[in-house]
Amino acid sequence: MYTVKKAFDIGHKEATLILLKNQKGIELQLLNYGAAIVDILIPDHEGCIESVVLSYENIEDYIKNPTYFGVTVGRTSGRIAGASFQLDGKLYSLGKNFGPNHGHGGPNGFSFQLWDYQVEEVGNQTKVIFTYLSKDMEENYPGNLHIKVTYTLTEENEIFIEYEGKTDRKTLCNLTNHTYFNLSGNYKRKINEQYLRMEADGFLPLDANQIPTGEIAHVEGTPMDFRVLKSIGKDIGTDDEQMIMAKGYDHPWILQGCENQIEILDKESGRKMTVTTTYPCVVVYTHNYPNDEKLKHGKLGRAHDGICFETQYEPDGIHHGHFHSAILDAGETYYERTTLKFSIV
Ligand code: G6D
Repeated sequence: MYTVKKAFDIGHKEATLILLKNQKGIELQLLNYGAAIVDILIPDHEGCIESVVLSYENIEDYIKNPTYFGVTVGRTSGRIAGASFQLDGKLYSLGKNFGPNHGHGGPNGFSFQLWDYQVEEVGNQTKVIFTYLSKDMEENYPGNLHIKVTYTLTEENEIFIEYEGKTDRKTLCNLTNHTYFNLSGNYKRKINEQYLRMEADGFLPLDANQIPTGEIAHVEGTPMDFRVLKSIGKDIGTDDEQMIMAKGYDHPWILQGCENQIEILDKESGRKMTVTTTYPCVVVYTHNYPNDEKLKHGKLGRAHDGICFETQYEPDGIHHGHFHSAILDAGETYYERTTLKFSIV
């Protein structure tokens, strides 16, 4: 079941909150500004239903949202080196909003746009379908790009996120979701004491501007090794050069093509989230640059109080021939899907 309510005015339009709930009490709260996840409420092993994602106290804070809480990111995710790329010999210059680079689709990327939405109840599933037309040369990207992002809440405590796109001209498209998870419940503990496993043998080292160098490094013997369940805090503070440079985890991992590639577990509450994705890569980010965000439950944003699993193609792939380029051509269909499954252990 679902309800909708006004979130805030944006120009002459209204942003809308869409609140979904399944029979087991799981709640998914969505916002059509940024096609964002505003909250996810999940029971612990005692049935206490609490928030497992970082959310602003004031819904209007999603208008600026420099931390990208919960939003859909696009046209591209992550950084584009030098804020430019070439397609068919033509140079496209992009906004420089991440230092010398372009980041997360630019200052007026999809995270800061009002999307259309519709709700469909299909059997025992509720779907929220967000659509947005990114017009030709919006943020200096070529092509009229029709985007659809569908969130589905099931009775099996899964959230499906489906990304679809079509363009009338060759362009770049690399969509993700930027939700910060913390399974302790209302962020009562940092993520450091939560455990993570990832089916990933390789990660992408970053340069000083946090652009992938192009190397695919093996995780063996590095803080990036989560092939066996490990607490997130175990290696986050080590003097590893990648950890120091990024102030924590802020890196892409190359995922195995299997089910349940990512698992995060909070032993005290018994909450577990398992992620399965069709994307080849995930950027894991541990909220290393907090902005004193005013969060729900009387909290302020602090480093390492949330963790993002930004499933996507390799960032800056257009500049690395051996990465997925994120090029979408006219006549092609962009389709990728990420599943979040919640359970109690
Ligand atoms: C910082 O480097 C990080 C990004 O990965 C993150 O997405 C952003 O903050 C919100 O720029």
